[in-house]
Amino acid sequence: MRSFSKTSILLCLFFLLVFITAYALEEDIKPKNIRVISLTGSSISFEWEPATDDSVKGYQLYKYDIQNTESNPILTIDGKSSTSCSYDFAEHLFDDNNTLYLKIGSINTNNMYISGSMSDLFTIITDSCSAVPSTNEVMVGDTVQYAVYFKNLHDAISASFTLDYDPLVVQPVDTSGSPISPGDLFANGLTVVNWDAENGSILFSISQQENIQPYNGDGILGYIDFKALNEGEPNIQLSNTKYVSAVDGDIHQLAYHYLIPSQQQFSIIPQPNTIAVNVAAKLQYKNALDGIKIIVTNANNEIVTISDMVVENLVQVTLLPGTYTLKATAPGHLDLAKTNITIDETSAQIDLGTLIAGDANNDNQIDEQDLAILRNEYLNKVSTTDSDFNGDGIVDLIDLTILGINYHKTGN
Ligand SMILES: [Ca+2]
Ligand SMILES: [Ca+2]
Repeated sequence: MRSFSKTSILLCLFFLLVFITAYALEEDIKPKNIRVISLTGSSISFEWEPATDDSVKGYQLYKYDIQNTESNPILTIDGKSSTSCSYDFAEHLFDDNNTLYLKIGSINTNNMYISGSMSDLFTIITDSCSAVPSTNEVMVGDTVQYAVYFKNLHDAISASFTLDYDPLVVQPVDTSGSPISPGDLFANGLTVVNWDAENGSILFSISQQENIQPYNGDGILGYIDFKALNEGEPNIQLSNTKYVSAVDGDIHQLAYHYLIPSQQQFSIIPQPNTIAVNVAAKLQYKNALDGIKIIVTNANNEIVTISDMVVENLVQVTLLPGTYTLKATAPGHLDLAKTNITIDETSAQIDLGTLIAGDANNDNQIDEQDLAILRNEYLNKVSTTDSDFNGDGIVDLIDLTILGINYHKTGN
């Protein structure tokens, strides 16, 4: 078998060297590992490792026209050793699809583009991502929910964002160990949450898992519930919003899309002053106040306060302005309620009226069951019995008369 000659081996090595050198040279005129390090509603910042070739005297940021495949410089960065730049967006740069394509290349001493030094595309999309609160004004102590929307996604398989806030004004509600609960977008995804509670910053990242289906359209990436701690502006800032797409649906080719974020704010106002209201009610045949309770419920049917009447058929309740139901209840009597009572600064006294006697078993209706109790206790001198409707210490004909007068009445 004939071996290779020394000459042919040297020739091979020579060409390999030329190839490596040419490749290395071409790489050296490019800024390397360019990445987006910050994206806000108004600017984007890049960082990279510098080119090494002596012909490089700086870099340029280019707007790429995808229709005409032209690159036009929009920012010049002086100095080969420069490793970052920041660019403030101008509205008119975005195309009809709200998209701006950027590239970064190297320039020579004449500020001319050095052929072959252009980076890959950076795709920036506006009007496609926002943080929206459930309400634009709350009182101290209340909770507001923010939904983070990502819109017009193309073949998306993962996404992330940063949400900053003023930790002195609001505090995320920690739901099962995380300040963020996933929305419908990648609902069962793998999540990474970096929460800096002290400085008020949450980085949320989520990716689909297993049988990945590239997603197209709109969705909510996550919800954050904020508790309003103090009066003021929470200063919510959405940033670093991006998603990874599978290029043409192929999950072996991944590309970033950067979304220009926007957010709506809400204001926190102080709790209004409470209002003291006198509530009056009386019993039909008793002068005593024994056992009247005033129950106040709010518009959500939640009990706000229960007060015992202790002074002169009056009780004072302290309420925030709003709409309430006030109910008086007492043993041996039907309930008496007034609904849709508006409490405001002009509310001083509310008279609920007279509670009807005769409900010995307190089921809010006067019927044969009450008559049965009265029969059983007739002529008993027991002051605690509920069938002593006039409270004179004996169950007798007067109480039977009262039962008769109110028979078949029901409370409310
Ligand atoms: Ca009854
Ligand atoms: Ca009696």
